[in-house]
Amino acid sequence: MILLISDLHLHEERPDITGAFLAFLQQHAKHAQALYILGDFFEVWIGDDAISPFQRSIAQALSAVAASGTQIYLMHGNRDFLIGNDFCKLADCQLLADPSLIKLAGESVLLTHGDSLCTSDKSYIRLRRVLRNPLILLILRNLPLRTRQRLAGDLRQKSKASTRMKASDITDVNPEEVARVMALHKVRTLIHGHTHRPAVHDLGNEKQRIVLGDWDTQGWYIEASASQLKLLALPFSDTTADC
Ligand code: LP5
Repeated sequence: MILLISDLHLHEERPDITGAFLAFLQQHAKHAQALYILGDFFEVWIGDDAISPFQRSIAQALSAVAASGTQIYLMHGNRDFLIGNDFCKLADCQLLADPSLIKLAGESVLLTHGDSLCTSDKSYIRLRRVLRNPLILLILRNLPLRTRQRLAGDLRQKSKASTRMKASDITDVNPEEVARVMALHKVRTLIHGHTHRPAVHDLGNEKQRIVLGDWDTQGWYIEASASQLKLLALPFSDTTADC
């Protein structure tokens, strides 16, 4: 069995989500062949050199699950694209390129965080192009910690203000981009997060788009067996503190 999750936005101010995630690791992930985390695992990540005791404890929890035999793969999201090799070493996980093709339930499936599919959100796509430019990334990683903290805070404020003004269809994936990317990679199934709109969309012609939900009042995960993919909700009441 393979599990996929996305958009936990882990943060020390949300111990309910952290508790549910730690319980999910014990009750589900520990028994899986692999766990795929499709981005925005942390609320914000400003660099591996700024790792907090809270973030370190999450890395240790992942590493303990990896030690029990589960392969852990981590994809960047728009909040934590500065996660690097130091965190991955601590957590014993592997960074996964966005997008990535993997075999699930007997077929090739395309995994992506999902933000790059939101091509109607022009100002975000412009911002993304800047922030993911390799030269800008190099500069960002080398800025003093204080500067990165301030920039990240400013960016969050601007993003919150800007997102409030955007129509719902602007912040969702663009159907033409979805069709383009699926055709390019020759897949019938696309899995992503980012939009916080969990659903299984039947796209016709035996194609589907599965959207993982964010973890807030409940969690979401996909369970992939040898023959099927299931999108499942995880009520936080189910995640008892046995971890
Ligand atoms: O995150 P979410 O879901 O609320 O909103 C996203 C888009 N916003 C973002 C920005 C993130 O929230 C903040 C990322 C913090 C990263 C920290 C690491 C970086 C450290 C160093 C900092 C430089 O991704 C939002 C989308 C929404 O998803 C739905 O898809 O709409 O996009 C925006 O709101 C962007 C605005 O449209 C444009 C804002 C322009 C800000 C210009 C500031 C330029 C600063 C450049 C610094 C190099």
